[in-house]
Amino acid sequence: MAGGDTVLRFHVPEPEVRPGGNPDFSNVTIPKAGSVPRPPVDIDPKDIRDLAYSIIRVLNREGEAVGEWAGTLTDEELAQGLRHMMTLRAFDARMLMAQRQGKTSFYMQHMGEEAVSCAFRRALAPGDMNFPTYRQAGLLVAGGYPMVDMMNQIYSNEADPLKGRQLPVMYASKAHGFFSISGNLTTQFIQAVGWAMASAIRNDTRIAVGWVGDGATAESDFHAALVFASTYRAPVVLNIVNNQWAISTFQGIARGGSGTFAARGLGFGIPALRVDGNDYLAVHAVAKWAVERARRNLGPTLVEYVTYRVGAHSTSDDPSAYRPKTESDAWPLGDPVIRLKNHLIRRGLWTEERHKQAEAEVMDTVLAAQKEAEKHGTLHAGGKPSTRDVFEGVYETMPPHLRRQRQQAGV
Ligand SMILES: Cc1ncc(C[n+]2csc(CCOP(=O)(O)OP(=O)(O)O)c2C)c(N)n1
Ligand SMILES: [Mg+2]
Repeated sequence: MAGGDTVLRFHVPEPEVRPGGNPDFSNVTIPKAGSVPRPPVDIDPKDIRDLAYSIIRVLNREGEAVGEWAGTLTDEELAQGLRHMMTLRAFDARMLMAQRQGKTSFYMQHMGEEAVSCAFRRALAPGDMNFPTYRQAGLLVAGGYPMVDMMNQIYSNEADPLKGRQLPVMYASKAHGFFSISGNLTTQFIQAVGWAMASAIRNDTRIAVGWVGDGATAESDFHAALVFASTYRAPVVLNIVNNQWAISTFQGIARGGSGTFAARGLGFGIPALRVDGNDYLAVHAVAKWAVERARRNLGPTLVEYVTYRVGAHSTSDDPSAYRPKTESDAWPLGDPVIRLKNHLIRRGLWTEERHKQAEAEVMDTVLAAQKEAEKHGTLHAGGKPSTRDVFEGVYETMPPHLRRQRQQAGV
């Protein structure tokens, strides 16, 4: 045998537990709420390297907002934020059921991650552009996009704004700063950087936001995006939603030896922050910080949201095959809706009774929208997009061979 005496061993990271075992998050170090200082937005990235390994938290266990990151939202905005998260949760519940009833082929829910997209949206201005994944519908809910249009898209019915061309939940709305979702993971990350570079080249004022999951950071596009963002100081916020799982693959595979996902930004000289993704106040405060950096020409920021995917990956997934059933209950950062609710109750702005009432109101709104959407059809019943739509919207002037095909189809 050539080489040294040591036998080489192939390393494959393993999750702490498997189905049947006891959930164990003792490896997740959680700093005290309020303990991480808030640096000025123009700080030298090398002076805040430790923020890539900590977790910025505002809400403590008692439901108080503490520390330098607290205070970015008014009481009214907090109450709205709670309603947005409750709306997204109710929307998810109904659409999940609609999928089980055969009204759509596919659905992906946000359970446990509602704060990330709902709170982030509040830090943006009209004209800014998100390049989201399929798990950021809170950007639309908190941005006031009509829920009926989301449902029409999910049902691929005659009123589907995307005319049946996209997988259910892959919404798109230029007016609402929500770029078309790509099923090919991470392609949107480099698109976000490119869009931001174009905005800077044109001396515009609008910024871009790239979104990626923990698993999808393993794609080459993630790394290419960081190179361009770093070199050209693109006005972009680069968001990694670490919900611990990439379908059945635990986050340790994509993270490799870097310690945290945020730490990937350090080698590029990009300020990198980790934040409690289940803390609506912390998410908003960090979003505001990163958005201000982009807006002031200070360049990109990389943010890792530490959260947990409570639900299945999608309606095609069964998590009991790869993780203990009680793992979501053991997640140490709690539930984003309950945490914001408790904060508002503690401040005297909310009560359990009003919460129950709000739950019923939110569900009524979702049910009314669903009734309206179903008038336009569902997957196997009612109105469908026109066959004519297949031919529209690709070429400015339709080439002769497509015109011929359209005639043959008789539309
Ligand atoms: C390039 C590419 N590879 C694989 C897939 C299949 N796929 C879809 S979602 C997914 C997991 C993504 O996990 P993560 O990035 O953590 O996002 P999450 O679903 O947890 O929000 C995979 C592997 C894909 N759509 N595109
Ligand atoms: Mg994930």
